[in-house]
Amino acid sequence: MKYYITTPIFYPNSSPHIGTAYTTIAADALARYHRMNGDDVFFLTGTDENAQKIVRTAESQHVAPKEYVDGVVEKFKALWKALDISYDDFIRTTEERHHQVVQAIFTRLYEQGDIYKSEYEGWYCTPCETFWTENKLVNGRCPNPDCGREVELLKEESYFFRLSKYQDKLLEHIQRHPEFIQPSSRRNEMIRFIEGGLEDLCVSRTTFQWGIQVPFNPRHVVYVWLDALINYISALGYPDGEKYQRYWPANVHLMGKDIVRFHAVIWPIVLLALDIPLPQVVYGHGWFLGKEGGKISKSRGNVQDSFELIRRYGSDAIRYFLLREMQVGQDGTYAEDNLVERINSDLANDFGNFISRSLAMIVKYRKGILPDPGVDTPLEAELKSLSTEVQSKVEERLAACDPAGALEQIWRFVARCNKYVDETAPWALAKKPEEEKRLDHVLNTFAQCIRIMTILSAPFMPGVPGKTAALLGKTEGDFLNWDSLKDWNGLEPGLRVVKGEPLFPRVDMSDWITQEELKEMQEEKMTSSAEPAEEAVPEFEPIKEEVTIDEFAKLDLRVAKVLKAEKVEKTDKLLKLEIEVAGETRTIVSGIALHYAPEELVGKHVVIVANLKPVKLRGILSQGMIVAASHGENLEVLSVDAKIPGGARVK
Ligand code: ME8
Repeated sequence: MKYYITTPIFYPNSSPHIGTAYTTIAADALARYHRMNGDDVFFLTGTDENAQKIVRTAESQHVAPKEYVDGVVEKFKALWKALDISYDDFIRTTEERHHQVVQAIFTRLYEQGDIYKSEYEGWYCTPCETFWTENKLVNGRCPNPDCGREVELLKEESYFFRLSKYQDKLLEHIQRHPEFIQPSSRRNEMIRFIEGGLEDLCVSRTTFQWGIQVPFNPRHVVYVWLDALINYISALGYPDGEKYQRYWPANVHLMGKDIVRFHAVIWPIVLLALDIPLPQVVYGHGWFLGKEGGKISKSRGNVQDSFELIRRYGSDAIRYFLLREMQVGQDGTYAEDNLVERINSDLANDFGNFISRSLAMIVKYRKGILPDPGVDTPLEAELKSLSTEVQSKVEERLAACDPAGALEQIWRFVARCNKYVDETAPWALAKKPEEEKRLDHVLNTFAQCIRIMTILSAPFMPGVPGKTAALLGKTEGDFLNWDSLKDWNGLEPGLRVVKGEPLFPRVDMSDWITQEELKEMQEEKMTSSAEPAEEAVPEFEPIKEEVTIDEFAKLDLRVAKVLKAEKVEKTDKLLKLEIEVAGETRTIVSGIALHYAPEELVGKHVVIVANLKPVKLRGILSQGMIVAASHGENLEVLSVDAKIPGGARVK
């Protein structure tokens, strides 16, 4: 069976965060599960680059839009790599393959009369990239409850798409396919919305040039949402591509609830107008909210550096936490202390501890050689039937796009395994020679349980199979076949097992954050308001007193090549860099860790003050200073092209 799953394509107007990552992690878990099932999977993600807000952000940073998005796209790709996201394709809407398809579709819709030219007069919310009529505004501002920002009055010649013409056809489709919009709360919302009457949609803009030109009227660029939705087929090479034939219609479009309306109304109408089959499921999950209750988003300033979180806790733990916390039809809460709690209880105590304990006993009582299985008692019979039951419930939950429900089921099995250890008390059996066969059977059962737990959790925590395989004398690939869950005795007696390091060591937040910083965090939490950070315009520092050219010449600024970079332990803000300047290797400690992941800096040719008196920071001698520009929340280190070698003077 083929399985085509998509995430939204994200706006690269800021770095991705934990909220953005949730959808991609959930889609990844579903894709991995289907691959394990032997399905022909295509998993698509990408970036939505032709938005007006991209132009605004790029302008504010004085770079060309393309250059700007290229940089952010690299961060998206780096984050997906760090989170083990197994996408099959990454589409960027600035790519030619996408432009061609959007232009062809726009022309066809125009030629068949579904798009017509008129005049738009109304409001536009750039952060949401959405048109609003006057009567929808709330106190003259964007009516999106998560936005509420200022809107702009637009009056321009525009092309319009006849949504109204397809309203009844769409409603009929939704009624006939109850699975089309999920969960059901979103479906009801959408039905009410459509029944309220659809207005024709403005689908072109003339006040800026960034985007895809309307081919027969290049003064216009295509409205970013129409452009973006088409990615789901342009990436497959619509209309003639082999992938399009093979994978369309999508099995699942996964997204947050904020954008279900675009996917459940505009997108199906485009497809109806083109006479293309509709996707099977449009699934809108809830949002991750911060502890203070607001949606996690860059504009609220409540996001944490995802690379730093992965460094602290590992990709599997973060994936587990996010997937487990988002219950169907509800919002989830993200807070680092909850993450730590889950790691310690579910992963370290329940999952990891069962593995370490049981392997330690095989090592202790049977010198690490997996003994033969024996005769089942009701305890083993119960474990086996629970394993079968959990497997089918996990399948059912995943078919309903509910990873949290699936994990809950898996943890029923994990809990039962832990209880089994206490019930069988192998330490007592080991003292009685007549129980030798019974102990063999119990120890064998332990190992089989580890195997089952590993396979069940592999879609969610892809790092686990490789790790347990190393402990059990198997290979990762041995644990990536869903169907093999049916064989209880998947591990053959005689295997050599080792105890190894704990899979999920317990963590303590104070390993990374000093008491002072913890206190600061709590104070910040208490005083921070939910005001969008984007809108606070920072003031410039006054320009300093004059210096003579001779005074300036005392500063020795040099280009330095970054050889190595790592976080300074127990701080959030400091990076320790090893740099090469004029043939010499030096160490510099720099307070830029909140803005750069260490790996982003390696290889960069940065500018340093080379003759600054060395100082000790956190016990490390810092021999110089990295030069950086900062404004408000943004900070960027000054760097030059790699043509200029470390050691070159900057004057
Ligand atoms: O809307 N909790 O892009 P976008 C959960 N380009 N999910 C979250 C989240 C949070 N706090 N914050 C973001 C766009 N998301 C368009 C999409 S598709 C043809 C075009 C996730 O960068 C969630 O999936 O604003 C949400 O729908 C998406 O990011 C919005 O991403």
